[in-house]
Amino acid sequence: MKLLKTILLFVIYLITSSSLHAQNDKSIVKKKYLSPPLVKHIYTADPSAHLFNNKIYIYPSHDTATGTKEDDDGGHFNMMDYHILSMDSIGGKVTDHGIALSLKNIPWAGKQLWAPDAAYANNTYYLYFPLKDTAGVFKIGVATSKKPEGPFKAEKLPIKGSYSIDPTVFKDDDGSYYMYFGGIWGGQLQRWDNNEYHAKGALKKPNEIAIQPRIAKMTKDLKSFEKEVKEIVIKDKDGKIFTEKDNDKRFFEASWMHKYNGKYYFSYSTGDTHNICYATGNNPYGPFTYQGVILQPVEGWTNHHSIIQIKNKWYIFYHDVQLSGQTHLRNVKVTELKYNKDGTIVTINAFKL
Ligand code: FUB
Repeated sequence: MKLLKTILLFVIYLITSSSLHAQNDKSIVKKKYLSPPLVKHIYTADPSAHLFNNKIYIYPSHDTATGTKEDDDGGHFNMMDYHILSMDSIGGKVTDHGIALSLKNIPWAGKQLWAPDAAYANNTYYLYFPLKDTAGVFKIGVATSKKPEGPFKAEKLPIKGSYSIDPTVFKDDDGSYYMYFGGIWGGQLQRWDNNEYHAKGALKKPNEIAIQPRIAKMTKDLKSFEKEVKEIVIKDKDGKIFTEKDNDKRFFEASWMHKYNGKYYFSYSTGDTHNICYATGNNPYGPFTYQGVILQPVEGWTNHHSIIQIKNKWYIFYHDVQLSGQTHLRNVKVTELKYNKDGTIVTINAFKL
């Protein structure tokens, strides 16, 4: 009887201790994602969402396993074309409209079609895309179509005066269009000072003022910059401009602009610290005051988003690497975004707690 009791106690110990270990070992606990991938048949990233003709269109990067070796400048993000996705409503069936623009059809192409955006005006749809030219320098191109899903025809040359990556085009209430752009590190923004190119331009040191995103007002045909490119200043609530060591808050890449209750919300990725943050201002040029984190780090190194209103709700489109587990093979997702009464945004955790 005593032996039986000892064996029973030993078995109970084994069961409880192994389940405790399982709870403590993060690699065993299965992550529960907040949202599912929108499509699974191709890899997609950097989703720029728009409502055109009462339909949701998503303009993502098309991640592809080209076998390019991973390097520190993102050479493994070697994308060759764009596919546009659409759906009638959030949660509805997603349509992949096939190839909308290919590298081989862009006259000035070198390589790497990175995060695109789109706009509609003049009875035309515009697709904006960052791409390295034949000299390996990132510039921003534009292509047009009569249909939101393309196919798009690229202009012969990149937009004059454009550089770096991650363009997003914002229409203000007065009908003016602005392009926000830039990305440091692999996105080469550190090579541009006063709109001049310096091939050896280095990243900032910890105590130096952080590199700032860029803005340019667009011409009426949405194919060029009307005015020279300007820097946008992002400050903390005490008016201090972020330095490089504030890298959990300073700009890295992935600009997006939206307006809420008359205020301008500039959101961006902090890159090496993986947050999507936002800063607000009273006009498109800023300055913008840092407000907080919108989306905490997702699975994968990059974090890139867009924010739109659909009926009376707001949504954030983003990506992670749920399908592949590999940095450069991502999948786009969407979840609702909520505001507090004071206009601040409720921080989103990409995992269910
Ligand atoms: O998709 C390539 C690059 O990764 C984008 O341009 C960045 O924003 C990051 O998501």
